[in-house]
Amino acid sequence: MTTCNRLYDGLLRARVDDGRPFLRLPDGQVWSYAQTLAHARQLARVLAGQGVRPGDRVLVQVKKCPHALCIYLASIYLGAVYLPLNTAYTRNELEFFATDAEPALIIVDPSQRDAATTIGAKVMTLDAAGGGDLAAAAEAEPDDFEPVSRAPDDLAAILYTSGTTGRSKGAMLTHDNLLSNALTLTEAWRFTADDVLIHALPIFHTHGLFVATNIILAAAASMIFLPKFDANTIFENLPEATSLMGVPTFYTRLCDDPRLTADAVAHMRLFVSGSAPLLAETFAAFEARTGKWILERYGMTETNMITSSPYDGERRAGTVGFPLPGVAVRIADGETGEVGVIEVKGPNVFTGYWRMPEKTAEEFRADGFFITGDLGRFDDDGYLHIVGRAKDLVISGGFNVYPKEVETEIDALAGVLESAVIGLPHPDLGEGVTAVVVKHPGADVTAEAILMEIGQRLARFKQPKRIIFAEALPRNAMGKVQKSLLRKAHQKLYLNAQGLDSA
Ligand code: MLC
Ligand code: AMP
Repeated sequence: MTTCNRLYDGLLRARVDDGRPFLRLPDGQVWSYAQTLAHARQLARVLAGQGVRPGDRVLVQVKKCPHALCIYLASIYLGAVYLPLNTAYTRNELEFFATDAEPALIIVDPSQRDAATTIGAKVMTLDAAGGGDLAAAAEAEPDDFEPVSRAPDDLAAILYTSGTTGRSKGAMLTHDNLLSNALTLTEAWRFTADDVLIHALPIFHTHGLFVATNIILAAAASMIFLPKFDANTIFENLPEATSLMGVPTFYTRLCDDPRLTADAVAHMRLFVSGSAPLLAETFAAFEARTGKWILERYGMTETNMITSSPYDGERRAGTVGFPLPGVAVRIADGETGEVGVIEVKGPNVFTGYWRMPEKTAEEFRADGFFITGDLGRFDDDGYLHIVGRAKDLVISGGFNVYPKEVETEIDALAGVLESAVIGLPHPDLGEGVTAVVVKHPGADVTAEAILMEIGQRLARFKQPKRIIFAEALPRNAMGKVQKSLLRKAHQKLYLNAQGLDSA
């Protein structure tokens, strides 16, 4: 083979005839590397037959299953641009992404076929058991496919992140962005072919797709591939595993479980947390129960992973460790110890937002550093502390929710004068999405009615867990809503509450 395709060359080429296990499923099924890649090549043939060409977007909104992962791998073979979407997104949201990205092919659950067909692109289907017309078509194909050459700067994926203005932006990630980060992390976290990772994250975001999956591929290791996080299944599978990656909610839920003991995790060599702040209390509670330090890392869809706690040496609670090798991190206009916006530059950093050159230009400094919108400081030992966000963003159970997007939906409802959406400390999700709503005088609007209306348009995780009615929103002299005052006024809402229904 004479191809040059960085992800294929870096992650797949050496695995082609490899009989070692790649995926272990809860029902005992095992997918070897050879079998997985053979299926990916069959899928690549199907996609090519549907007219997908190098550089074309393949939009995928399907349940987590081995076949779904194979679509990602097929996109690499084909040189297509993989565009996964959260399965929680509504039809309305799917329509937006499909219109913006203009995919050559949309792959959805069979139950969504009709909705997707109205969007206008070609549609194929896949369900969690491998049913639907995609896998069936693949089975009829030979399993050879020559990987398409791609330059290191060619796009491999687009992942949408919502914008602070409410408009979602597609982060364009190249072969080099993904491969450089995967190789750096594999080395930093010492992954080898002997590792078995418990994979309980979704595969439509950076954490579950690029961090977890690409590392496993790079190391020729295997993963116990679970449909979602469930504490029982995690404890059942712990004896077979060496490592776990999760959002902080995974760790608070594990800490709440009496089965979490030093014995239960004695053979585990690594617990990784990221995508949202890991509270120092959770780090300490986990250590007290197990004797293990969680390794925390910090990243973004746009940048892949930026920093990590050290593998050897002190993993300091409340910090996200040091910049990864090859990644430059600085605090804007800051001296050591001062708080400022975190900026980053390196081969891991994306090339820009899909068809949004002005937005892209706004988020980069002239010298190429990307402005993360997170506030941080380096301590005297060089550990990075994330102390807040300059951007208006709520992170609920590791999912980003942009208040502006939710406010726009609520404000459009009859009887609503205005709203402010904030994140409040939540014992399970880290932050609970909360809406403070001001009604028009005399309007008869209830929390239930608001939730029902926006439920048609916004994914479940974006919907407020509580709605609080107020007479007015606090504003500063410039007329800007003072969300910090709202957060302060309601900070105990979920910490005192028994139920999480709307108030
Ligand atoms: C589910 N629900 C959520 C939610 N997840 N609501 C708010 N926030 C969330 N994160 C909804 C469900 O639809 C359900 O609604 C109700 O809340 C209770 O669900 P649950 O059974 O308790 O939730 P569960 O399925 O257990 O999911 C929780 C979770 C999951 C934390 C395990 O959300 C998860 O896997 N999160 C990981 C997200 C992730 O991968 N982030 C990485 C982004 S990449 P109802 O009312 O219908 O019952 C990134 C870059 C980086 O950020 O640095 O990594
Ligand atoms: P996303 O846009 O989904 O990629 O989310 C990226 C954001 O998640 C970052 O900008 C941070 O605000 C947050 N994040 C990721 N990892 C961490 C972490 N370890 N600690 C605190 N925040 C984090």
